[in-house]
Amino acid sequence: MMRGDSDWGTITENAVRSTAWLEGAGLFNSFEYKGIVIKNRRFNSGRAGLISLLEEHPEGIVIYRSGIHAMVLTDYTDGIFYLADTGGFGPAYTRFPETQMAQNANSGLTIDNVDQIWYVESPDVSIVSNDLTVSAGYSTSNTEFSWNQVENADYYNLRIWKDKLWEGDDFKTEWDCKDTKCDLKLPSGTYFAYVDVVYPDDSYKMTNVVEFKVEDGTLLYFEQGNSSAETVFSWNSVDGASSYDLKIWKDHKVWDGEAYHIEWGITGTEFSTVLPAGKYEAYLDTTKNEEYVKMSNIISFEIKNGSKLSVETGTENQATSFEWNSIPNAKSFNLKIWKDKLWDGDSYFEKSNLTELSYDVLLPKGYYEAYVDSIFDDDTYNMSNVIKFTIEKNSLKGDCNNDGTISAADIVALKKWLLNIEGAEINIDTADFNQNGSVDILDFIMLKAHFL
Ligand SMILES: [Ca+2]
Ligand SMILES: [Ca+2]
Repeated sequence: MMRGDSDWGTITENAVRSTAWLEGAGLFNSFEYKGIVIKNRRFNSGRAGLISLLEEHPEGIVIYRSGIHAMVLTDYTDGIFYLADTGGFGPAYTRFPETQMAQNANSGLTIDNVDQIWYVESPDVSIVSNDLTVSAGYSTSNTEFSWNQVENADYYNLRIWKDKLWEGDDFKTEWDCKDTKCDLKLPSGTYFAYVDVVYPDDSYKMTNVVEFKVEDGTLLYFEQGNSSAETVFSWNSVDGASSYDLKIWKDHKVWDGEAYHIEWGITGTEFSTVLPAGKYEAYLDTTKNEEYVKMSNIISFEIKNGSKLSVETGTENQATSFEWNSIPNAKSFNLKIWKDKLWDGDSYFEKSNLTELSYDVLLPKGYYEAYVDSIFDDDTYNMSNVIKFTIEKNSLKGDCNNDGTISAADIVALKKWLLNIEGAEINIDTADFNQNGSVDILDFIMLKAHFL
């Protein structure tokens, strides 16, 4: 494990026993197993000595009172020694504080009467004094890692495990960092991280291990609007969130001066507003468990000037009128109309290079979506708001030529069509005078009688 062994799980008490243990006597003074060399020496340096030994040996050491009992000293944390006792006394096999030593060993070994120790002589896994610090982000933002420069170090490997340290594969390792900091975006979860400080001769030492938690964050998106249309902000719902505050800055970075707009206490996951032309930054604060946390990513976006398009809906036989306003630096306009959904397939109708601020067009019955692009002097362009409208069918029975009135021209048009004269066109719906589903000579007779 310490040397990056992938099969460290096989290094068990039973596996090591024949190499390390003499039945009836105890641990050998010195032994080697899978390249790990264990040594024994006398010890009389008391608590202070054990603290400095643990700094040199973060892997732990075995402490022993001759003729009495041995335990594994695992660490010294917040002024307390922690141990494990494989002898099976008390809460054996788990890490426990020194205050439980007596009940555990039942044998008289104390921190103060240690007279021998066993420790790993090689490989050297000393912790180096380049404290790794981690500023945990959210799943939507960076988690920041930084550590101190170490003298003579060649480079650093930032090693990150998810859920459990050294169990399975590492979650991520940033190899060969020359810098002493690193920003990473991590999914939500519990992590352990440390840095391997690598020296020119390829030997390495590890830093302290930091445990940290990355929580779910909010991911803020927006749909580009323009000065005449709504800009739509939306985000994912966060577990346990009670409300969201959307904070928008104009012409500045976030937190630079006053916010342009703050929408407090949004309970849904969407907000729409019309913003004037300009550059913006925005983010979302989430209120969770009555605590206020900055959680979302920051988005940067630009709102461009766009014309405001309006429509006066006609019918099949009456033109539909579009109107828009001029905007600064616009030299012409392109009107674009889609049947059904915008951008779904080809447009139904387009009229480019319009210099007027209105346009009329006759459209067949159906549902439409349309906008106008303003073309600027430098040939860039920006779209208007999108309008959605429905053209109703012509309901005037007998209006075969679709001009909105019943006249002799309708009788002529129907006659030509019935005679199959080339180029003859009629509105099939309105020409079906008796509404029986087909256009024939009977409709012609009825229309003629009706007109006369
Ligand atoms: Ca007509
Ligand atoms: Ca008919």
